[in-house]
Amino acid sequence: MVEYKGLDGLPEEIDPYFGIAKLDEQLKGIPSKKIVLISASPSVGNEVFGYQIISKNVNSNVKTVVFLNRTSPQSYLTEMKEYDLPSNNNLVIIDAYSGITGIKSDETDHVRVIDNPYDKEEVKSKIVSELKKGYGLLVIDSLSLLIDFFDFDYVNSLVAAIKKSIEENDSAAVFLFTDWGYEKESLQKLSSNSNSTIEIKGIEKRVIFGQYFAVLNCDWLESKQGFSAVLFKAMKPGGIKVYFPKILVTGPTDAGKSSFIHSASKNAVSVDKLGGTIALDHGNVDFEGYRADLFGTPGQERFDPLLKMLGGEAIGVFLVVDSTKPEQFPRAIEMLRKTETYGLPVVVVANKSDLEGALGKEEIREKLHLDSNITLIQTFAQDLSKVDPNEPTKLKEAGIHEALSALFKQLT
Ligand SMILES: Nc1nc2c(ncn2[C@@H]2O[C@H](COP(=O)(O)OP(=O)(O)O)[C@@H](O)[C@H]2O)c(=O)[nH]1
Ligand SMILES: [Mg+2]
Repeated sequence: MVEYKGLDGLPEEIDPYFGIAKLDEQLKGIPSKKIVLISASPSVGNEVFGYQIISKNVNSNVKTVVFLNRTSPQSYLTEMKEYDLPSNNNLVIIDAYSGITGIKSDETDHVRVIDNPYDKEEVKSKIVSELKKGYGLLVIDSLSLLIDFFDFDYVNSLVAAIKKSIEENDSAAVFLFTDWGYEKESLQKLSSNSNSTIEIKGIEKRVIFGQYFAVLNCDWLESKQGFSAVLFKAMKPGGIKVYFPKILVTGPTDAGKSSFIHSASKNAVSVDKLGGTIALDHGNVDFEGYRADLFGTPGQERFDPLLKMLGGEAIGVFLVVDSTKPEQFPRAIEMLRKTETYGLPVVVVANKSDLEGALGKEEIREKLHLDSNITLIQTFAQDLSKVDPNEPTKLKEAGIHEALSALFKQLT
């Protein structure tokens, strides 16, 4: 499992966490005594949000209990593993599924069995009595199934009982909910009983070509307001990643665009044309819960139409310059202006700062006429002795991470 720390690192004192980029950064985790409703439209799944929240917490030593009526405890744990979101002994599962299927399930240290999942009282009392044993977090997967089983009135009374119980026991709760088209009034009641509602939706046009989440409200934020939609991908393995579909890496010839893309991505590919002098690079970045697709543009003048085409759909830009070649800066300035006309956030990467004659940060800022609000990050080859004049080279990780972090913050 990749340890997720967020773009600025997560403060120690926030647990439970979401374990999901952007949510932890903006909401600062899930404070105790709070209920989060994760409400998905039927076309997109919300279960991976549950896996990720559980995995993050049990692996940070937060005791977690999940009420499960959607699938068996075994399949649940297997699925978590398939997403590379493993569980451990800090998780207890209240099994309300086996009783539906008629398959007899045995109590273990980590599984509590609800014998008759159709029994409203048993369901309620099992959850409430389990919470008394002391948990940081309760997850219900799924609340909408409970509504379908019983009715909204019962589920509202259950939510009230849970609310009381988590307040007494200093835990927090996350409800996974799919909106199958319930009555507005009932939904509003449910939402008003929660402290924050996160909506998950698909961008649909006959097929789903994207998924996003948005925080509709959050009563522990000063503004009480949520934030607008963030694209995400549910990756197997990997889990929920905030997703930036297209980030451009541009800059003059030989500045280090290919090196940047190859160093920042896992599976970068270069499409070489005309003997390698002109190449299109592509790579997937996986960084602190974020996932981005980087596209490199050739630096040559005559490829401006291509830049225009790629730039049209891009949402952010890395402009790579060679710190030793101020003679290329006019070209870089021109590229900077172009990104401005598209209104794109840009981070300037001053590469080759390891070489003799490399200009310093301030000098480069000045020569590029950079506005004070534009971030400039220095990068350099990891190992100067391995630099091949004909091949991209590996750049030092710290600089790459600084650059990614600076742009990602502007993009969300
Ligand atoms: N010394 C040094 N060489 C670098 C650095 N970055 C790239 N290079 C070299 O510079 C050349 C051009 O790099 P490349 O990434 O292909 O530039 P691109 O044309 O912008 O894609 C290659 O030979 C790289 O090995 C760096 O930070 N330091
Ligand atoms: Mg290149």
